[in-house]
Amino acid sequence: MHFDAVVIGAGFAGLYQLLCLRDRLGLKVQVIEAGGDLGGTWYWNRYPGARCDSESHAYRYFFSRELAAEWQASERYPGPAEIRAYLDHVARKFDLRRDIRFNTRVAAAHFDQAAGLWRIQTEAGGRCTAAFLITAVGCLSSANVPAIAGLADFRGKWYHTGQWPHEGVDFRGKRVGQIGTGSTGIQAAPVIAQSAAHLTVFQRTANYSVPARNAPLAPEFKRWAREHFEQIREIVQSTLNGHAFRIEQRNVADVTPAERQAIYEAAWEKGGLQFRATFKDLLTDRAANATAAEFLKARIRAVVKDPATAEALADIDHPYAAKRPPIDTDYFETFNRPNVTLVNLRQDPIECITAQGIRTKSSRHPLDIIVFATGFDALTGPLLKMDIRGRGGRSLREDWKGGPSTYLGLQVPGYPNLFTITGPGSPSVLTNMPVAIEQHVEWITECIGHLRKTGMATVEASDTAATAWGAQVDEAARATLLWDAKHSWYFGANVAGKPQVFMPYAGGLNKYRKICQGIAARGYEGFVLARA
Ligand code: N01
Repeated sequence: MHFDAVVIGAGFAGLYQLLCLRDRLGLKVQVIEAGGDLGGTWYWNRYPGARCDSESHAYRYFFSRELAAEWQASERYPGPAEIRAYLDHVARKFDLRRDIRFNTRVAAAHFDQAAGLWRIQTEAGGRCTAAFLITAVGCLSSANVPAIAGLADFRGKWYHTGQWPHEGVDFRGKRVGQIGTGSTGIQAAPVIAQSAAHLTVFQRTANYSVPARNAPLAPEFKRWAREHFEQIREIVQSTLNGHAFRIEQRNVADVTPAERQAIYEAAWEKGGLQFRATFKDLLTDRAANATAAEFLKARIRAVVKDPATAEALADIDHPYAAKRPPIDTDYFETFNRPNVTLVNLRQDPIECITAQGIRTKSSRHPLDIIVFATGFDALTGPLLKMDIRGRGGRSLREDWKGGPSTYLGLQVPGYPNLFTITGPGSPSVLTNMPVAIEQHVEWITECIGHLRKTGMATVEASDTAATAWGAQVDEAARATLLWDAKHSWYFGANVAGKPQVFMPYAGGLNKYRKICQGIAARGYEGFVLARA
């Protein structure tokens, strides 16, 4: 079967890409999705406490006013079921399901240079061809289960949060061990603790967290969000990170210590990622950042009653928000429960997993269930899981051995007509994802439309453009404190053997949007367009 375009993935990115290519350009499109239904990240991440960290009035599509008027989430932060219901609504409204093949995983995609098309093969052996191949595979979809010796011997059950069983897990009466205290672990622990007999949290790196203050949305807020759709869209499309709030233009040094304290307290009360937006220089100036860090550490010490536990939780080794900042519902309060224990792996590292549980250097922790909240092989992982080959059979796995090289995170030199939505080198994970996704999908659609209009068959990033873009990605990260947290997954540090390269573009989605627009306006500068 031949298609004009094959899109891999049916989350926010894949659905909108299908709609744009099929209904706006009139192409014949097939979406191939590994999961049994729509949702992408929200299909797989059903762990206890899972919830979006972006506020619901910003975590959605903005391309259609009509769609926005039809659907409103019920809470400040939507959970997986509500997000899936939203995507289902979108799919019904635009009749998208008929072009999606579920339960089908792409194993390989090879560019056939002679025929000028992509040959795609699924794990089940299915084959098709396409002029354009677009990956909409998500940035955080390749689960990272660390290779801890002895896991195969464990007699209990274990789960990774990103591959959570759809029927749920019953923790009642069980001794549960949770490894990982990133955004996911911080969401999961309070909920697991409510039903488990005992929860032991294994913490390698202590983390900041700000209360999410989730709540049902008041009817007045819903009305306001409906009536202010255009204004909200204007904000998400013009800010650094695609969220529906602006970053304050003051620096920490512009206010007195008392004013600063009041600002942090108000932001703490309000809750959510907006805490990061209280001052312009929080992510660029170490001294400024230290004031936020101290405020947040003081909160941990104030909440957690056991002094040793409080100290381990507040012993944070990186600037605030240099790693992705979590938001929570009663995370630190959870450590005041009698059925919850913290193990500080910095002092007492895991030695192995045994048949009975986890053995650390100084103790044994008998467990019935282990929850791996250990994150993902981010950004490159989902792409490199597939055997992608470009011109002359060159392989993406080989080409990216030393780290990803892309032009704008959208294309890879040597791989004509392959587009990577929110790929490495684009703002992606540093933003409110649906907004970054819309920008990419619309840019790709315009690019393909341009090729069709001008009779061109292929578009391919040049080596020079990709090298220059890589330098810009590096420079943008170095200008921020994100560069200080070398152990973050932004650098790939969480996966053994992964090259240490800062992967997302940290220059801001607003700036990135203008760069992409300029490049297109200058005749796709840095791309080579060719006839068949
Ligand atoms: O993963 P993480 P996550 N032994 O990599 C620890 C998004 N997200 O799933 O920091 C012991 O952040 C690891 O320790 P360390 C969001 O972008 C979004 O929590 O590497 N510990 C860390 O504590 C987020 O950033 C939402 O030292 C080990 C944890 O596991 C991203 O997903 C909600 C270990 C992993 O933290 C990933 O978050 C949730 C080992 N061998 C997540 N290996 C939204 O709301 C790893 N760890 C949209």
